[in-house]
Amino acid sequence: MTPYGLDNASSALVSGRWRIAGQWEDAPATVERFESRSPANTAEVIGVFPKADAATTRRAVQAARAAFDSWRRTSRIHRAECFDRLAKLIERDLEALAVLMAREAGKHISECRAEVIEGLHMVQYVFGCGRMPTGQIVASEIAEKDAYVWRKPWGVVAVITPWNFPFAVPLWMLGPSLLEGNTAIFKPSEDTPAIGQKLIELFVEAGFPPGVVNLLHGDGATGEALVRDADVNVILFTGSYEVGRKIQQLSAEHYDRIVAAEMGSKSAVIVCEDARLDLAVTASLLSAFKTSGQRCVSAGRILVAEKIFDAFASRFVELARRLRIGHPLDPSIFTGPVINRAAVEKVLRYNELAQQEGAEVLLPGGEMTDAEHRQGHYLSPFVYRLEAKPGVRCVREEVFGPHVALVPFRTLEDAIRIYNDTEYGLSVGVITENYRTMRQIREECQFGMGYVNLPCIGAEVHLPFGGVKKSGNGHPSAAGLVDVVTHKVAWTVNHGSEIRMAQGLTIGPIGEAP
Ligand code: UN1
Repeated sequence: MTPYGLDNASSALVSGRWRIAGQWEDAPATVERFESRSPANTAEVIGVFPKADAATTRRAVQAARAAFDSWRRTSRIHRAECFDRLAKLIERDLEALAVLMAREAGKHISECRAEVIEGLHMVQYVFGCGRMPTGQIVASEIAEKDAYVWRKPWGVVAVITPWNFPFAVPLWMLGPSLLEGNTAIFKPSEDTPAIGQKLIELFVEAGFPPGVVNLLHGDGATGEALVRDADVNVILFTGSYEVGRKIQQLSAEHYDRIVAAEMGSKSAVIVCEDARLDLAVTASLLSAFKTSGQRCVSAGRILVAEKIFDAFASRFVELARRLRIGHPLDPSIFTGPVINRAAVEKVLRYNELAQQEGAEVLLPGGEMTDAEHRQGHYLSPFVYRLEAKPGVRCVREEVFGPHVALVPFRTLEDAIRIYNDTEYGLSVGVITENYRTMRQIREECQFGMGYVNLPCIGAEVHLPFGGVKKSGNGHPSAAGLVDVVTHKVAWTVNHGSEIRMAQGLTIGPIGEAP
């Protein structure tokens, strides 16, 4: 037995393979490899994976293209039934999937179980959609005409996903895409290729036909080759603003390219004067430190009414100091490490920057170098007070780690102004008992997901998931993607024996003398 009760099977080294046109491919020895290592213990190698070059990427796109016609002609209900089989396999493997994810992504085991369930919910949703209406019947000016809004799949979809939700987010994208009759190429994050590969093994076992879902491993270069390929109709991306922007720039070269990009955030919880203090503190701790602050919706800012600031801050800091940070497979911890060395360095840079920008440090978190933590990328929470003022970077830019600003505000208008004063707009939580306040937050704050008396994390799959400004380009993920991966066509049928035109358009003389 290895630590935390892992048996040898669950800690066996994963051998990375591509899945193209219904075949598992072991890449030739000449192909460059990369390792996936556990962020909790960098000596632990999860697997070794081949980097797909441009020629391999091209083959995967061609395989998806070749499978498209027969998949789109398959009954929608039969396509949906593949997801019913997939749901059963995910239920069967829930624990093994969660353990692999905890080892590879460093997320706490209970968060990993919740994420597998979140992915399962998407699969169940998609299965259920199989028998739901897909278009619309609309009226026509002409009594004999029937008019419909019909939906068609775009074709080939590339799914490029982050490490922080390595199971649920790919399913948010693959689910609606495949249900609607598209075929796909999936490139998981280079930080979590093993869990990505495991997901595709389940798709294969569920009986999705060859070429319908293809798998490539690699980093930004593989992603770029996919984006540059003119045969890819849709790019579904979740990740940083910088990468999302580049995808949109490259995609402008393709006349029929759709990009749904879900990017960064500087989400916030707004704690109003009338808030229930315990609820406010719990919501804020979950928002800031679940997943060690590495959800795209994590709160980098807690805006607190000045009158209750001290009471809130002392309770928040006291509990943040006591959060147990440790190995993701230890059930008694609150959260695990951050994903890699670059993440540690980025958070430390922002901790430093906050101090340069005038922060009053309330909890001086940083790298954890004691015997329990030094094998991994562990950071303790960094909490500071900072008045809102123009141009301060640490309260505007995304940090993606356990780094949170407590910002006092005087009036609700101030809170709204401070909340909106960032280039992002993904998620907001408001803690209040006042229905007028709730409504004002909903109407005046810029966001995609709003939460009242809740953390600003914890979306569910049957809602659209996405943001505004730098956070997203207007095509939400999860259930919202059903619309993105299809194009709507108008379909009009005349049941009369003569032609009658809308708008009073006359037929006019056609060739014959009056
Ligand atoms: C993400 O962080 O990319 O809303 C997704 C949540 C989760 C999904 C987060 N359901 O916190």
